[in-house]
Amino acid sequence: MNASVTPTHCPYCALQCGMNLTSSPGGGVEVTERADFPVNRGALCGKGRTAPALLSSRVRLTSPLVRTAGVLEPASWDEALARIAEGLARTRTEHGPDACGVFGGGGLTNEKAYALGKFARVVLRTSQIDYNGRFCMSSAAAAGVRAFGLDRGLPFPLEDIPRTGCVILVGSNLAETMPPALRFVTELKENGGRLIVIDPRRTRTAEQADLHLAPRPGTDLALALGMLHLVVAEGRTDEEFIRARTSGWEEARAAAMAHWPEYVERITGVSVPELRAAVRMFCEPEDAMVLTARGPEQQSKGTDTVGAWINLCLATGRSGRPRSGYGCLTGQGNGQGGREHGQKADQLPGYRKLTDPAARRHVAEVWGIDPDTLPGPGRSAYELLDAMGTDIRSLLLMGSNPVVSAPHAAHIEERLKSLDFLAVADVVLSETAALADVVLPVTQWAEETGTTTNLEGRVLLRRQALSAPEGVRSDLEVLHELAARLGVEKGFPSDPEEVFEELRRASAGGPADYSGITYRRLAEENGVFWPCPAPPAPEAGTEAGPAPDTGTEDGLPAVVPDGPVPAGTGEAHHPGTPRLFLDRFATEDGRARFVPVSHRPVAEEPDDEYPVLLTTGRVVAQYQSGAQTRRVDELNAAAPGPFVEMHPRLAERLGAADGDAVTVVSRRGRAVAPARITTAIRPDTVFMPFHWPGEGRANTLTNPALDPISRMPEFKACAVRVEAAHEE
Ligand SMILES: Nc1nc2c(c(=O)[nH]1)N[C@H]1C(S)=C(S)[C@@H](COP(=O)(O)OP(=O)(O)OC[C@H]3O[C@@H](n4cnc5c(=O)[nH]c(N)nc54)[C@H](O)[C@@H]3O)O[C@H]1N2
Ligand SMILES: Nc1nc2c(c(=O)[nH]1)N[C@H]1C(S)=C(S)[C@@H](COP(=O)(O)OP(=O)(O)OC[C@H]3O[C@@H](n4cnc5c(=O)[nH]c(N)nc54)[C@H](O)[C@@H]3O)O[C@H]1N2
Ligand code: SF4
Ligand SMILES: [Mo]
Repeated sequence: MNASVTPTHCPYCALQCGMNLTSSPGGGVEVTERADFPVNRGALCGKGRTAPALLSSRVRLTSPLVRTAGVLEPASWDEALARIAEGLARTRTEHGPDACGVFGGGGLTNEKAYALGKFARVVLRTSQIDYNGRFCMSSAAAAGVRAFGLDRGLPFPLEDIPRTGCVILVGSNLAETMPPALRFVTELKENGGRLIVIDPRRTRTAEQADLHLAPRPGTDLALALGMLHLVVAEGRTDEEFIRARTSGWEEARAAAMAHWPEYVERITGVSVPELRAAVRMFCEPEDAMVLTARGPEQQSKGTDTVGAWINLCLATGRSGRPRSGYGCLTGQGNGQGGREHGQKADQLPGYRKLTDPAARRHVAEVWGIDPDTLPGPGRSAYELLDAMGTDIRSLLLMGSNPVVSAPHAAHIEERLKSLDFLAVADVVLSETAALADVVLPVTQWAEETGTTTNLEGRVLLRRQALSAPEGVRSDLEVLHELAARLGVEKGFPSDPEEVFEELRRASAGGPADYSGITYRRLAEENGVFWPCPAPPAPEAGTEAGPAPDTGTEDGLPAVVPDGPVPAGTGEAHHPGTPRLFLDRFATEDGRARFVPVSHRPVAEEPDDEYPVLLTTGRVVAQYQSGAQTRRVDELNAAAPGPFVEMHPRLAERLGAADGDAVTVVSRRGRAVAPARITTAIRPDTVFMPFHWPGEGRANTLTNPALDPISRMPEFKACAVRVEAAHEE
C-alpha cells in the first residue's frame, strides 16, 4: 500500500469512530484526524488514538506457537495448521461433530463472523458455536425481537439524540465507554432537552444528568414498572398510539399496576418523589428516548428488564416515530454485525433463524449444501464454555479472552484446561491463548480490509493501511487453510470482498439484508444503514422504481446520501434505512408487542454471610479483557490496575483507607484489589472493573446465573463480602 492517508475506523468499540491512518516516516502509521465521519467528527478517545501502538508492539505474536512437551514453542504455519486440523478431526471421529466447539467475538468483522459460522456448520458440521456477544447485548436483542420483531441496536442515527426532548440513559456510562458520543447528549441539553441517568454510581455520565437515579443493582425492572405505573395513574398514556400501533397493552398495564411506587421504592431505593420527577421529565416533552446499555441488560432478567423500558416507550407513544424511541447502545466494534451473520448459536446469516426451514433452504443453496446437513441450534456462550472437557472436547476460538471476561472465570479456566485440544487465533498471547495447544498469530485491523456494523446499524468499510509483519496471516486465511485441510476446498475465500459478496447473497431477503451494499458504495459513502436490499433487476427499457421509504422525509436531514448512483453504474440503489419502524414495526401484523413483565429479585440476594452487592463494568482507558489495551503504555499509565470502588461508610466498617488492599469474597472465589473510596456509589454496593487477570480479576467473583431467554449471565449483581486484606 503506498497511499499515505487511509480513511478507516477504530478497532475497538461499537461507535466505530472514523480516523485517518497516515504513513509515518518510520514505516508504520499514525492516527490523524478524519472530520467527515458524522459519528465522531474527528474526536477520538485515548484507546482509539493509541491503537497503532499495538501494530508494531514487541508483544504481538508473529509466529505460530505449538505446545510441545507442555511448552508453547514457535512453529511453522504448516505444522500449526496441521495440528489444528488433526485435533479437530480426531475429536470428530472419536466423539462426533458436536464435540467440536467454536467460539467467536463481536470484534470480528462481518466477513470473519460469517466465515466462522459457515466453517462451524459446513466444515465441522457442529451445532456448538456461540460468541462473546452473548455476554454483551443479547438481552436487549431478545427484547427487541420480542417487542418490535427486529433487533437493530439503535433504530435511529445518533444524530437524532439532540433533537429529542428527554433521554433516559439506563446503565450506560457513555462518558467512559464511548466518550465522543457524549457530544450528542451535550447538544441535547444545549437544545433544551433533559437527561436522566440511571446508575447505582454517580459516574462521569451521571454528573451530566438533570436527574440521576441510583437504584440498587439488579432492580431496573421494578424501576421501569414503577414509572409505567405512574404514567398510567397520572393519565400520561398515549391511547391513540397504543390503539393504532401496538398489541398486548391490557396485560402489560395490569402487570405494571401491581407495582406501586412505594413498593418500587422499597425494592430499588429510589424514592417516590424521584420516580415522579423522572416520569414528569420523560413525559412532558413531545419526544423522548430510552437508551439502555449493560447496566440493566447484564442481569439474569435482562430481557424482561429491557422489555419493561420498551413498554414505557410504547405506552407513552415514544416509539416508531422520528425523534423518539427505544435503543440499545451496543458495545463491541462489530457488536451489531457480529450478531447478524451466523456466529450465534441459533442463527444463519442475515439475522435468519436456524430453525426456520425457508432460511435453511436459502442459506444452504448459497453454501451449495443440502439443507438437511445443516445442524440445529447449539448451546449459548456460557453453557458452551461450561461443557468444555465433558461434551465439548476441542475448541477453536477467535476474538475473545474468556479467562478474563467470562463469569465464574476460575471455573471456565479449569474447563479450558480440561479440553483435549484448544486452538486460539489472536494478535497477542492473551490469558486464554496461553492455555492453548496451538496459537495462530493473526493480522490486525489496520493490516486487513473488512466491514463492521456500528451501533446505529451503519455498515462501514475498514481499510487496510499497511502490510502485516511477516509471519502473520488473516483469520480468513486461517479458515481457508483449515477448511482445505479438513476436506472442504471451496467456499472459504481469503479475500474479504469475495466473502462479503457471498454474505450479501446469504443475507438477501433476511431481516438484516445487506444485499444492496457493496465495498464500492461503502468506499464512497459514510456507511450504509441496513436493511439495504439490492434493487430488483430492472426490466429492459424501464426506469428503476421509486426508492423505498427510508425515514429521511421527516424534515430531518438525510443521514445517508441517497443521491444519484455513482456515474457509470446505471443501476438505482436502495439508500439504506437510517430509521426503522416509522410506518410499521417488523412484526407480522406490523404492531409493536407489549410484554407483561414483573419484578423478580437478583439470582443471588445479599445475606448475612455475603451482605454486599458487587457490580462490575469498565474504565475509560482499558478495553474489555485488556488483552490489547493493557499492552499500551499510555493506557496502562492512566489505568494501571483493578480497584474496588466503595462508599466511605462501608470502608469505615472494614477499617480500610483509600488505596488499602481489600479482599472481595463471593460463593465462587476471592479477589484482592485496592479500595477506592468515594461517595459516588451506594453504600450497599461495590464496583470492580473487569479488565484484569490475576488476583484482581472481577470475574472470579461473578455469578453465571443466566437469563432464561437471552442466556445472558448476571455480570451486574452478585452477593459478596468485603474484608480488609490483612484479615487473611
Ligand atoms: N473504555 C471502554 N469502553 C468500552 C468498552 C471497554 O471495555 N472499555 N467496552 C465496549 C463494550 S463491548 C461494551 S458492551 C460497552 C459497555 O458500555 P456500558 O454499558 O456503558 O459499560 P459498563 O461499565 O459495563 O456499565 C455501565 C454502567 O452500568 C452501571 N450499572 C451496574 N449495575 C447496574 C444496574 O443494576 N442497573 C443500572 N441501571 N446500572 C448498573 C455501572 O455502574 C456502569 O456505570 O462499552 C464499550 N466501550
Ligand atoms: N464482570 C464483567 N465481565 C464482562 C463484562 C462486564 O461488564 N462485567 N462485559 C462482557 C462484555 S459486554 C463483553 S463484550 C465481553 C468481552 O470480553 P472478551 O470476549 O474477552 O473481549 P476482548 O477482551 O475484546 O477479547 C478479544 C480478544 O481477541 C483478540 N482480537 C482482537 N481482534 C481480533 C481479530 O480480528 N481476530 C482474532 N482472532 N482475535 C482478535 C484480542 O487481542 C483479545 O485477546 O466481556 C464480558 N465480560
Ligand atoms: S470511542 Fe470507541 S470507537 Fe471511538 S475512539 Fe474510542 S474506542 Fe475507538
Ligand atoms: Mo460488550
